[in-house]
Amino acid sequence: MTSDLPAVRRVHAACPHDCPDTCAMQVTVERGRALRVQGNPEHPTTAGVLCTKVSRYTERSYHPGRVLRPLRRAGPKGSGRFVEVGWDEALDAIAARLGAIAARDPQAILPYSYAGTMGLVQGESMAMRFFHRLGASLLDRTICSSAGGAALAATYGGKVGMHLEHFAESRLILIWGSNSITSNLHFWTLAQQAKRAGAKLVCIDPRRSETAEKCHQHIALLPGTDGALALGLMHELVVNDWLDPDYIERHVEGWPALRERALAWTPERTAAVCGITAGEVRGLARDYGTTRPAAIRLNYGMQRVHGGGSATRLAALLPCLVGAWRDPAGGLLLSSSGWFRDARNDAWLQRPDLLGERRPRTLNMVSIGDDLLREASPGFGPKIEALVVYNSNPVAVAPESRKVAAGFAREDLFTVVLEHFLTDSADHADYVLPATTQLEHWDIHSSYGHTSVVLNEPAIAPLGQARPNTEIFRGLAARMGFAEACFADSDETLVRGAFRPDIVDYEVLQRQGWFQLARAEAPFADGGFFTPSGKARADAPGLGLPDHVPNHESAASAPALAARYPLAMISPPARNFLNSSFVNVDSLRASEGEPKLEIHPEDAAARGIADGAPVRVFNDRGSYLCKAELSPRARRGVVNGLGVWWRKFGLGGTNVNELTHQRLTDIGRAPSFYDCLVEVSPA
Ligand SMILES: Nc1nc2c(c(=O)[nH]1)N[C@H]1C(S)=C(S)[C@@H](COP(=O)(O)OP(=O)(O)OC[C@H]3O[C@@H](n4cnc5c(=O)[nH]c(N)nc54)[C@H](O)[C@@H]3O)O[C@H]1N2
Ligand SMILES: Nc1nc2c(c(=O)[nH]1)N[C@H]1C(S)=C(S)[C@@H](COP(=O)(O)OP(=O)(O)OC[C@H]3O[C@@H](n4cnc5c(=O)[nH]c(N)nc54)[C@H](O)[C@@H]3O)O[C@H]1N2
Ligand code: SF4
Ligand SMILES: [Mo]
Repeated sequence: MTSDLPAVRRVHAACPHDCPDTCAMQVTVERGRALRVQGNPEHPTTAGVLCTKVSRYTERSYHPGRVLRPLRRAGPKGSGRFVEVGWDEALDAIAARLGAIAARDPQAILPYSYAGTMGLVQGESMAMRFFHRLGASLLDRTICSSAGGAALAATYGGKVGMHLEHFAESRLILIWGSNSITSNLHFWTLAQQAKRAGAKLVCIDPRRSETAEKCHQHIALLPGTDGALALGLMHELVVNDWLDPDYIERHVEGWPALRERALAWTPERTAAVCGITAGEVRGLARDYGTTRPAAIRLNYGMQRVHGGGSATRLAALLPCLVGAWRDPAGGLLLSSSGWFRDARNDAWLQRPDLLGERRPRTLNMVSIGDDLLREASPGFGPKIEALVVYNSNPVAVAPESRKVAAGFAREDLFTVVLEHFLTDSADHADYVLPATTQLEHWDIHSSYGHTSVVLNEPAIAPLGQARPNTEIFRGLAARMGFAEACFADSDETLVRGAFRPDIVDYEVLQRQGWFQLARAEAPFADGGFFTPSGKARADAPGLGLPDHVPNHESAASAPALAARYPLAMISPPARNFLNSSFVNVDSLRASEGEPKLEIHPEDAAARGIADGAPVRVFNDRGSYLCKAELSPRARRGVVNGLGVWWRKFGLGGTNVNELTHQRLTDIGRAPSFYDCLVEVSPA
C-alpha cells in the first residue's frame, strides 16, 4: 500500500463464493488492513446485506492458519507435514517435474479446479491458458450444476430464466430443491416481500429445511422423485384445463407427445412414487394452474440424483404450459448465467486455441476417485502422474472419498495444491502454494443468480508471500518456456478484457462496483427462447421426451441393495459452511457444532439410536461417524447428512462423501450426491 492513500478507504469488491447471490461488497480498509466487509447498499439484490459467513470474511483472510509461504512435503502423504521453501525453489521444482512428464505425454497431467472463487480471472483465465498451452488432460467441470445446465439447454436453449428482483411481485412461489435461507439468502428476502404482499410460498424438498418451515406449505417428497411430481402436475393441468393453449401453440415444441405421457401420471400414481398424498399433488396443481403471476425458484438440489436432468427438464416446462412467462413475476429461475453469454470473452481469457491441433482426453471431475487409481490403458490413456489443484478441495467434496483419498495418497503421484489453508487435499500435496484471497487480488464476476457484473479491486496487499493464482501460473509458464504474449497479461488487463466493452461499461463498473446488463423484464413473454426455433422444447434433439428416471439407489431400482441399506441419504449444505469452505473458521464451525445426521425419531427408535448419540452411517463404499440428531427435519426413510466437513475435523477422519458414489446423472455427466442408500447404527 502506498502512503498517499487515505488512512481509511472503501474498496469495491465481489463475494467470490459459489453462491447465486454474487454480492457486491465494500471493504473498509484502514492503513492497509481490512477492517470489515459489508454489502453494497446500492446493488439491487445485495441491498447492503451479506450472509453470516461472508460477514466474517476478514476473519477468514486473517486466519492464523493461512498458508503464507510455499511448502514442500516433509512427511507421508496426508500427514500434513511440510517445510517452508522459497518461491523460486518451489516453482523451479514444479516446472521441472511437470516438464519431464509432459515430455512423455502432457495428458498425464490433470488440472483439478472448481469454484473456490467464482472470479473469471482467478478462476479459469491464466490457469486455462497454461494447461491449454501444455496440452494437459482437460477437466469436465461437472461437480455442481451440469445436469441442470444440460436440462436448461435442452428446454430453453441456455441457462436463462426470470430476473431475481421480480420474485417480489409473484403471487405464488414454488421453492423447489432449494434451501434458500441457507444458500440463496437474497432471493429469500424477495420471497418474504412477496409473502407480505399476500403471495403463497410452497417448498418442495425432502428435508424440512430452514426454508421449508417458513413457507405456507411444505411438500416433503422422496429424493429423486421430482420428475414424477412434475408429470403429475402436468396431468392435473391437462385434465382441469389450466393450460395456456395459445402460449403452447406459439412457443412450445413437442408438447402433444409429452401430454400423452403426462396423462398416465394420475395424482394417485404420482403420490405413490413421491411418497406424498394425492391431495398434495392436486392442491399444488390447482395453485399453480390458477394463480398469476406464478414463479418457480428451482435450485440445484433437485438435480443431484440419477434422473436430475430429466426432472429439471420437466419442471422447466411447467411455466411454458401455463403461460407463466407472460408476466415479469412469472416463470422460472434456476440459473441466470446464460444472460452473460454474449458479454463474456471466455475464449480470450482461456485461449483454447493454444491447444493447436492437439485434442487431449477429457476426464470428469466426478470420477477423480476411480481415475487416480487407474493404470494406463487404451481406453483411458496414460496413468495420471501429476495433479494441479486450485480453487477446490476434492478430497472433501468429491464423491466416494475413500477412493479419492487413496488416489491422493499415491506416492508416485506428483500433487501441487494452490490454497489458502491446509485442507484435506492440501495435506496430500508435494507442494502447497499460498494463494491470495479476494481481499488481496483483482477479479471480475458474472453471476448465476442476478444479471450484473461485479468488480473486485484488491483492498490490501497480499499477506505473507501469497500470490494470486494468475501470478503462480505466470511463474510456471515462464519456467516452462511458454513465450506467448498472453502469459504476460496483468490481472488488470485480464479484468478489462473479460467482458466486451461495448456491452459492459467499465467506467460505471469502476465507479459503482457493479454494472447491470441491459435486459427485457419479461424475457419470454412472447417466446424468444435461446433455442434455434425460439421455442421451448419438450422434445429436445438427441434426448427425446423427458420422463421420470428413478434413483440409481432406491427400493424401486435396486431392491436387494435397499433391503440392506433401507435409508435414503441426502447431504445438502450446512448453513454456516460453503461447501467445504469456512469449516476451519472457528466461529462458524462452533455454530455448526459437530458433523451430524438428522434422522426421524421413528427411524432412530427402530435402531436404538438416542438423540445426540454417535452413530455409524455406512454402506458398501464406506462408513461415516457422526452424531445423530433426532429431528422433525428428516422425513421417515430419509436421513440428512449435512455437508461438507473437512475429513480431519470429522469424528473418525471421514465426512459424508465417504458414502456417496461416482455414478452420473441421466444427462450432463454430473454426480448424484443425493441418490445414496445407507444404514445407520449406534457407534
Ligand atoms: N450456506 C451455504 N450456501 C451455499 C452453499 C453452501 O454449501 N452453504 N453452496 C453453494 C453452492 S456450490 C450451490 S451449488 C448452491 C446449492 O444450493 P441449492 O441449489 O439450493 O442446492 P442444495 O442446497 O444443494 O439443496 C437445496 C435443497 O434441496 C433439497 N433436496 C435434496 N434432494 C432433493 C430432491 O431430490 N428433490 C428436491 N426437490 N429437493 C432435494 C435439500 O434438502 C436442500 O434443502 O448453494 C450455494 N450456497
Ligand atoms: N456430499 C456432498 N458433496 C458435495 C456437495 C453436496 O451438496 N453434498 N456439493 C457439491 C457442490 S454443489 C460443489 S459446487 C462442490 C464444491 O467443491 P469445491 O469447489 O471444491 O468447493 P470448496 O469445498 O468450497 O473448496 C474450494 C477451495 O478453494 C479454495 N479457494 C478459494 N479461493 C481461492 C483462490 O482464489 N485461490 C486458490 N488457489 N484457492 C482458493 C478455498 O480455500 C477452498 O478450500 O462440492 C460438491 N460436493
Ligand atoms: S456467500 Fe452468497 S449470500 Fe453470502 S455474501 Fe457471498 S454471494 Fe452473498
Ligand atoms: Mo455447487
